[in-house]
Amino acid sequence: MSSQPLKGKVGLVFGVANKRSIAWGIAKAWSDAGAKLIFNYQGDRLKENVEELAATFGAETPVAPCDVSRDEDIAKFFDFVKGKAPKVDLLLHSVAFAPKEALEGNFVDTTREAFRVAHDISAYSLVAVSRAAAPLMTEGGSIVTMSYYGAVKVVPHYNVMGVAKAALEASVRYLAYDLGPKKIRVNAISAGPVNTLAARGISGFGAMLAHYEAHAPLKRNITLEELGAMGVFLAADGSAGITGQTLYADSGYSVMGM
Ligand code: NAD
Ligand code: 0WE
Repeated sequence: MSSQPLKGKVGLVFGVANKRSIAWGIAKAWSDAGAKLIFNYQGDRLKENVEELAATFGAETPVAPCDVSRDEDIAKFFDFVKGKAPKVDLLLHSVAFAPKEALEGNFVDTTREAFRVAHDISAYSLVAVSRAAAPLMTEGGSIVTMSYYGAVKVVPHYNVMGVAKAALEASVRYLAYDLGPKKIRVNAISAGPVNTLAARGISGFGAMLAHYEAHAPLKRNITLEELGAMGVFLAADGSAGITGQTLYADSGYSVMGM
């Protein structure tokens, strides 16, 4: 394979908060592979962070606001994209949120509002951005989202996020079916735990990293570089026959029965 498998490709990146973000790990790998990127940021709080990181790929790297829970933000973001690129090839969706209290107590206590918010931001948003991106993917494309094993097995305290990830993984399959005829592929990477902003707020997260080191077949945790390489694989022609799938990058943890 060429050293720049994504040369000439344009990618949209949703979900960079800082340099530890999974989205940033994959964006760096996409850029190294030759892709031109356009970034969103969630709100004013993250604007400077994302602008600064994006500028490491050149001062002209486009960056625009988009809160994925707002249809008008999504419409404006894609209008911005149309002004910057003649077509889009790649889309990374690396966004999730549930109200903090929903990740603390018991799942049975999940409120209607916490359930709604978790599903809106963590699952529906993939559908919304895929629908907006598809007409711009005039030469086909690859859409990649991030999931977690809590979608298929009970991980204590992951709670409503697990249910939202199950909806996300099912959405990947239905989107793959709808967009397949346009040569647009849709896949999820189910990552083992990574020490990011979204993870650091979770009590016991350090113990979870240690548990993977002790019990995963590879006896270590996954790195951002490995997730980047997986992101390049799913974006490039080497994965041309793969769509609708959830691929595990978890040091093998999910194959263990005990
Ligand atoms: P992160 O905090 O760096 O990224 C989460 C991103 O979601 C942030 O950039 C945040 O701005 C964005 N976001 C939240 N609500 C949003 C909204 N309304 N509109 C737009 N953006 C919004 O954390 P991360 O760990 O890199 O998370 C990225 C993805 O990876 C998530 O889908 C997460 O579930 C998934 N994931 C994380 C881990 C882990 O252990 N860190 C493991 C598996 C999967
Ligand atoms: O998807 C995630 C975390 C996503 C997330 C994180 C937060 C923290 C701050 C969603 N919403 C919020 N809301 C906040 O207020 N992961 C895969 C990381 C994660 O989170 C866990 C985990 C793992 C792993 C929570 C409980 C148990 C395990």
